Amino acid sequence: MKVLILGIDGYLGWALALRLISRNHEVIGIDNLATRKAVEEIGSDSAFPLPSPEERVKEVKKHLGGNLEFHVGDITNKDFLSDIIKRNKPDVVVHFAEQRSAPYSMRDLDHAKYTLQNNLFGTLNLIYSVKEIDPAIHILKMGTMGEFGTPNFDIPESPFVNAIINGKEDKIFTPRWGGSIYHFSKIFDSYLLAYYNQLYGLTMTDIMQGPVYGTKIPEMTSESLRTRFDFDESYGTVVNRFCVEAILGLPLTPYGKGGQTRGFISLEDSVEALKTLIEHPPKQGEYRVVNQFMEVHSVNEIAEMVKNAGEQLGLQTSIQHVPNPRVEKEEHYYNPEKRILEELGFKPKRNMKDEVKVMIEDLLPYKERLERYKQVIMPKTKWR
Ligand code: NAD
Ligand code: USQ
Repeated sequence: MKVLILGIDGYLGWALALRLISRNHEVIGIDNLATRKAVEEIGSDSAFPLPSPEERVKEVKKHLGGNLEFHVGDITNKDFLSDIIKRNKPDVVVHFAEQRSAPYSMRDLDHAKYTLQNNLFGTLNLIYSVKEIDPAIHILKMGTMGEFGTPNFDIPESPFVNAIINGKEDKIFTPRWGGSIYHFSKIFDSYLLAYYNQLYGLTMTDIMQGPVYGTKIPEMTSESLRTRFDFDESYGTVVNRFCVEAILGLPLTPYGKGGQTRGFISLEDSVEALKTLIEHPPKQGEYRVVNQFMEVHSVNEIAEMVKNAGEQLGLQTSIQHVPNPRVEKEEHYYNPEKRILEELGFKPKRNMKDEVKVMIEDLLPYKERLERYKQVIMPKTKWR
């Protein structure tokens, strides 16, 4: 298949590109390098050094033998995006190209505006480009499990639910509530997708994915093929951060009570699940919602897992709760449905308990590099 990846320079985009190339799919990528710049603005960097886009393309050819097209540009420029879609006529466009950090979106008004503008205009440009060029192209859009928040009901894996409101039954969009402006941008994205699906019959998969953890996938056979790995207070996600904290001899940092519970997925399982969804598109004209996570854990459980893994590797690891910079429930019910990936034959290969040990081992040789960025670990961005 021919796959266009928006956000190819990112943590997931790069890993997916390598997986698809190794499966002989044709891959074209777009990225404006916004995450590189934002992480630099925070004073941090990827744990693994990142080659330039040109070097990345060369390294793919050298190690995996595949031809990769990497276009540096911004998908909020509609003409630029349309032109690449028109020239390449992909079967599927995978859309990762968004500002993806919740804390970054909560820094101040400018960062909130940028997040909304970047994420919503990018999605809208993609919808219109596909509608104008070829409405049969499958849009595989990365949303987030956090679109649903932490409700007291079991989160269904479907776009609509039946609800009784004031005694009358109707079909409503599955209720959503964000925990940051970033999460709200994803909610608004989902409304755009569902609305334009109804208007134009476009074919879409809207993936509700939980936080991803992991340092690499088997295709990353050389340092030059590694994907970015963030650990700072904004772009680092909780499992990845805890592994780096363990290496730096810093206490692991559950925010508040640490009872915050999410559905997690490893990098390997995430790219494999994405590959499955690409190879098994929905019916033409369908808007499909897929919940993509494998294990449900609280932050406290993760801290214990990382602490144990660190100790097995001879690291002195402690846990120290820090005041929660976010506004979120610290103890709550959490039970999302997950059915569709399993029905498509997907089986997870990793589990968090074993994977965090692999991650620490993998990051240990980079300890000196990580030491340089110690000051970006403690949370600074406050929601209030
Ligand atoms: P990332 O920041 O590493 O990758 C996103 C890429 O998109 C970056 O390389 C960035 O430069 C690019 N980008 C952003 N705006 C762009 C624009 N306007 N034009 C072109 N390129 C642009 O993030 P990631 O972790 O790879 O996440 C990918 C997607 O998956 C995001 O949409 C994110 O919201 C979602 N997601 C991530 C996680 C996770 O834990 N990492 C979990 C659930 C969902
Ligand atoms: N947390 C801690 N300590 C830390 C870091 C985080 O306790 O050092 C807590 C947070 O307070 C939160 C939970 O861990 O309750 C998850 O935080 P996170 O930073 O790992 O994840 P989040 O901000 O939700 O965002 C990440 C990605 C985002 C993706 C989302 C999936 O950055 O792109 O959409 O995970 S989900 O959470 O399901 O919405």
